[in-house]
Amino acid sequence: MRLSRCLIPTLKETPAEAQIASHRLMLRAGLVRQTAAGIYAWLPAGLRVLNNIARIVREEQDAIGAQELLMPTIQPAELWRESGRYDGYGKEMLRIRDRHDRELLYGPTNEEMITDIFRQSVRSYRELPQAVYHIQWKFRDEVRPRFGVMRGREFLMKDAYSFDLDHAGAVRSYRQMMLAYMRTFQRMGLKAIPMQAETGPIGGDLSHEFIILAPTGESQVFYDAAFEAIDYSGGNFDHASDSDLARFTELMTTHYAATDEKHDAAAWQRVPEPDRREGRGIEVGHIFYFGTKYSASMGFAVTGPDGAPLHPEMGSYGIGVSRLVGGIIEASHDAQGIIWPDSVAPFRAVILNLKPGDAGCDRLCDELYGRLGTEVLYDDRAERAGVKFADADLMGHPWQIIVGPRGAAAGRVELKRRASGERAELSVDEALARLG
Ligand code: 5CA
Repeated sequence: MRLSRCLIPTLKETPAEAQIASHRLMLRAGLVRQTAAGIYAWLPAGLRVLNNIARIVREEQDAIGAQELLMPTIQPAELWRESGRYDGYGKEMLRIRDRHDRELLYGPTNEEMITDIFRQSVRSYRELPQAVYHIQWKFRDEVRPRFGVMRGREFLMKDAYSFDLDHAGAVRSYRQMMLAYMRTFQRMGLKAIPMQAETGPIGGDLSHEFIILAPTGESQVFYDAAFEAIDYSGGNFDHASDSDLARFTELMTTHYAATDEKHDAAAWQRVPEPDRREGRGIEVGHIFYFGTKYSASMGFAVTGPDGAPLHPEMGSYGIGVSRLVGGIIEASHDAQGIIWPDSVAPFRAVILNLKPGDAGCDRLCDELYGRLGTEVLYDDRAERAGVKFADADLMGHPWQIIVGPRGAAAGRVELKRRASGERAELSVDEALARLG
């Protein structure tokens, strides 16, 4: 895309309302604009990042056999009365009445709705196990929405739900999901650590939070650096193999990891000192096993192998898709701006035309833009070179292809890697080969 025709409103000044780096940078790089407290419009570059994150989440959910569906944002209050959560949820739930005075709500999560869908359609043990997920907007009327998209009121979540016939099956689904989560976060360049958690209003007796380190995180966390060295890819762990899942679970549970609520000072002392990682943490995902809590309260049963009714064992699994945009920036930025990992960057590269109107620069930039296609951004604005350099660093494109009049005359460009700052002067073909 040509930057002169893009809605990417970068800001030179730091917006006063933003308290943390990711919020500041998301506003300054023109990714989002707030429309009401805790509610954001995603501008073109921000949406590209959000979609890239959603794509990785989707690929890893599909890879473990979860099926994508899409449930609505608006739900009938009736369903939540059945599970007993309607009154308990309190002021965080946005309650709505339609013109017929029917009670509705903007969904904060979907356990009730998916249980209702399954109870209408699934009758026999032969149809299970199954897992489904969707990527959909949620609303929670947080008292104090803050830190931009990190704690919004409207936010994008991936929520998945598993249905199994027995405890052993449900635990297997839980472990597969945990593996899918580690892969998902690893592909985004994040070191997310699973930590045992309280189950809160979702209920159940087994739960993990996935936490990344960031100075503005909400809880203090402690973990063994051994987690960071593990290769979670399909080459190391096959999600369909029980022995691989057992080996994976062993690794996830033997290394030390805890939030301050569950911190055990004596166990922490046993972690070798150089491997101790400690800091503030942001929760980017949360998974729950809660057995028959919803299937029993909402009367969902299948006919079991012996003909008797059986309440399926369930789990639910959330990832904060919009929160991840902020989380990745917290983990990957410097004083100049964002440093996007290649896998989620809004544009693979930016072409910086340092002298628009110079025939050589224009010709070379047009050639590059033609060969690279719309996955790159072409800064064709009539701006000073300094402004273009600053904006490119702020926006955080993984590669910058810098075209100035002297180089252009010789058919050469400068290629800069944002993360390392490394620069090389290359021919057009060499530069394109580096970009891969
Ligand atoms: N039903 C379960 C699992 S699907 C559930 O709702 N879990 S949750 O409450 O932990 O939310 C899942 C993830 O959504 C969290 O880990 C977090 O990353 C994200 N999230 C939760 N609240 C917010 C919020 N206010 N703003 C942005 N992201 C949020």
